[in-house]
Amino acid sequence: MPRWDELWLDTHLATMAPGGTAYGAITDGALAVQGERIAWVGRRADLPDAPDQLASRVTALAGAWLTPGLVDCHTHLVFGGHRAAEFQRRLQGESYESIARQGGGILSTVDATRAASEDQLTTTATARLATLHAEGVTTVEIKSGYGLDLDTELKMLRAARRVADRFPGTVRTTFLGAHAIPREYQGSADDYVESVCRQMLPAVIEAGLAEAVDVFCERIAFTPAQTATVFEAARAAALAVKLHADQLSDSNGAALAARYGALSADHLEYASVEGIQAMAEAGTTAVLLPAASYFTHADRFPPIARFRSAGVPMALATDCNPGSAPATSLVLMLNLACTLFRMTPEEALAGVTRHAARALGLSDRGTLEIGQRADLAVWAIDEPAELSYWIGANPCIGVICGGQRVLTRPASDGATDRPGPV
Ligand code: DI6
Ligand code: FE
Repeated sequence: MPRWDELWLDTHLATMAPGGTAYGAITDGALAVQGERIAWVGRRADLPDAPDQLASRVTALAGAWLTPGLVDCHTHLVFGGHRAAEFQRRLQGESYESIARQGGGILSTVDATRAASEDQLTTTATARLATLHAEGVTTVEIKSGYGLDLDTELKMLRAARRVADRFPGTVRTTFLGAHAIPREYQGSADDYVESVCRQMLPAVIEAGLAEAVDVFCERIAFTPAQTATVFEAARAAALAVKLHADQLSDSNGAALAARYGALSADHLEYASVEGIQAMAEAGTTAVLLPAASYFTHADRFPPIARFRSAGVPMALATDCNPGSAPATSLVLMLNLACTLFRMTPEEALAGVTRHAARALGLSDRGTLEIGQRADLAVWAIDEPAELSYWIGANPCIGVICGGQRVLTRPASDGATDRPGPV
């Protein structure tokens, strides 16, 4: 009687398990799935019996690589409209920050999101997620933050939940009511923060619509004191916190995130040495967003070498949003992280697997180890560094979520002698 539902063979594994070989790699490996979980991982030669004695279904992958399903741990996938006109203004020399100060930027997307129906928001976000999914993404975080009033924040989060219902993977939602100061509250930001804490957050919790709370702490958004007020409210409700920190200036965001035991501090271009040390001590993950640096012509990149030497785990995400990062490719982020930030391909892959799962507080995924969720991506590559090497290709040929095959596709990396779809 076979013990396992499925056994994958003729494959190499980038397990991303810490502490072993580069990428936790196992060449000529095998991986078994039972139900939603990984039941066995190792070298094929170490399988305890003949494959067809061990599993009901045996699939040979013709030398393709298996990695954990990718995790996009920071996105704003739900939004109305786009900002192509603002992009052109920036190309002529205006800065992201000055456009925001003039009432454009995030607030223009707030107008478009308030005007959009829940159906429209659901449809457009579903299409964006499908693009991510075709590149092996099996878990995604989606933030609110383009409503900035109770009804629209709830509408965004309901749209995110509807996107989740149509997605075979996992969606985690984050309440980002403190993303910008809405027009109605210009000049009275503290009153808006009070409404976020007293009115919006309780309603979001009551509706069960968010697992975490995020704030944009920045000189064009919320001060550290206002951020702390929101974090106190989140803490009282036992919700995890995350922070958009130190993107455009050093606002002491990294240290503030650490002080509240944040799951992650994100962006971090201007993070200070003290902030990085505090993150290391608190176990806060750094979420790095190379598309935002690239697309806004950031004048500096996050201090990768400092995170590395302090032992702060580095995750990578698309930040998919209409203003600073209209990016729907997590695989492209691997390339940008290596070329712009000088991360290694191995660090980059850990950034979209093990460390990204950690940035969401999910300990049941992000590595190929026994007992983990069987969320897998299948890649037509010869070695894992190829995932960071190609620019704009998609070598993903299969996606498995919770043990189920949910996607099979041809590779599009321009190479000819690749294995066919799963
Ligand atoms: N930082 C970002 O990268 C996004 N939000 C934030 O606080 C950008 C939001 C936008 O420009 O629409
Ligand atoms: Fe963001």
